Amino acid sequence: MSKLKDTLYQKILDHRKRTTKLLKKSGDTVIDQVTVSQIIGGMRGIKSLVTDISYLDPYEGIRYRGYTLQEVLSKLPKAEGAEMPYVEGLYYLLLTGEMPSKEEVEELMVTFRNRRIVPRYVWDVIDSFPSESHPMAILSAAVMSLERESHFNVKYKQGLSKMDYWDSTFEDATNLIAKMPLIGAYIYNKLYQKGKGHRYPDPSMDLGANFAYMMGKDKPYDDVSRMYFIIHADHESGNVSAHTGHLVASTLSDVYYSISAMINGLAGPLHGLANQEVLRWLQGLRNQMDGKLPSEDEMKQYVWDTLNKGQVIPGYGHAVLRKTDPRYTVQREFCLKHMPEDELFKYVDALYKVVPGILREQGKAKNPWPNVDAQSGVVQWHYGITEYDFYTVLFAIGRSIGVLSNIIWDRALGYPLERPKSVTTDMLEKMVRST
Ligand code: FAM
Repeated sequence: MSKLKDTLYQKILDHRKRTTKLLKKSGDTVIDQVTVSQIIGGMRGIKSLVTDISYLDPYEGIRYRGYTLQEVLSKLPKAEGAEMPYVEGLYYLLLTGEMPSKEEVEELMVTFRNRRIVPRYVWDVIDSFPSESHPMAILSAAVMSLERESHFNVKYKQGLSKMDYWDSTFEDATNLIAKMPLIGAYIYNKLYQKGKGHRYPDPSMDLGANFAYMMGKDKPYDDVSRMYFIIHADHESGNVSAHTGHLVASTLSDVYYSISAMINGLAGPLHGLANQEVLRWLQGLRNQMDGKLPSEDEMKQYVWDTLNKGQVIPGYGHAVLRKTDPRYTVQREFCLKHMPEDELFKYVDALYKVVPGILREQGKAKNPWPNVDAQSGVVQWHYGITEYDFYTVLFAIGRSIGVLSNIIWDRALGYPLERPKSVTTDMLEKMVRST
């Protein structure tokens, strides 16, 4: 087995003892209570899932295996001269909880290199879509079409022990992560480069650098890709994309079914599609201003006009966070260093000064601060990817790393089919009458 798989297997054996002990000794301990507003209001904040891959603190933001984003970006190994670390190293960290050495990352790069060839029929599925199709619909179908390649399915039919589910799930997950950047770049070139410009990956490059190469983008877009995939990888397991992937996989659907479902959940405007909605909204403001940078009052008026139309301000708010998203801050720091004079970055900066105050004044949003999407599209636009419908595909490539890491661990710890209980309105009314 590879060093990663050996290390992962040891971690699984140790962790299984903890989960078994919790179930055996404390299975009846009450962890949380559920209110009527939580049942009707989208299960906000109900402690009902376990993951060790990442944790989201409302005031601190995301931690990957206990590390903040700043710590991850500074501690993971980097390519010579690179500002952002290898994405491969993040996969190692999320799976094992350990920071990999450069050698361990290089071994993983070879692993991905050997698994990234995409079968011809996947290109045929992508090419069969009409050019007006949304890239997220194409990505979901492309991942789904790979389902026939699942090792887990073959082994399961042969009679696989539950204790070994994780092994073939790891193989499927690693195969899919290796293929996602190629599939994403192919979709981009098909939809927006008229099929020209598709480049096969360069065997000497890491995942992030190869994505930039296949997209036809020069430095520092290799670092933009590494940063983007790393900060979007996971946001604990209760957000729609991560939870959907986890839920579908809990039926022992293989990773291709699960990640296709994850992509479908991510494609919602209130979730991953917000990064394109931010650009659409900013372009609306830019057109209204004829390209002139709006004054603070004009900016405020545009925000209020959106709210008064009953629409949300894309890129702001969050179901868990109650402060500025650290993923926004990482991108903002990149922009301050690499594109401080960018016109759209100035719009985003100006919005940061006015939107939180207006959302607080309106009094509805629990979190008036920007999230990851407020900044992400502007970076892509700056480097020439102006087709903002494509932005959530980039989000999905990153998010697949975290969701697949979770699914491997779900199978390793024997998490069962997920099945929360529902009640009727009549029952709720009876319950509240009796309190
Ligand atoms: N603009 C306007 N209204 C907002 C708002 C925003 N940015 N964020 C929340 N609200 C409203 C929300 O619509 C709700 O109004 P109603 O009572 O009329 O339904 C009210 O404030 C309470 O909502 P909340 O409890 O503060 O937020 P939720 O947990 O219900 O929703 C979000 C969280 C992210 C869906 C919400 O903040 C939103 O719609 N934001 C804009 C879309 C966006 O940026 N999504 C991307 C989120 C990002 F983290 C991701 O998943 N990629």
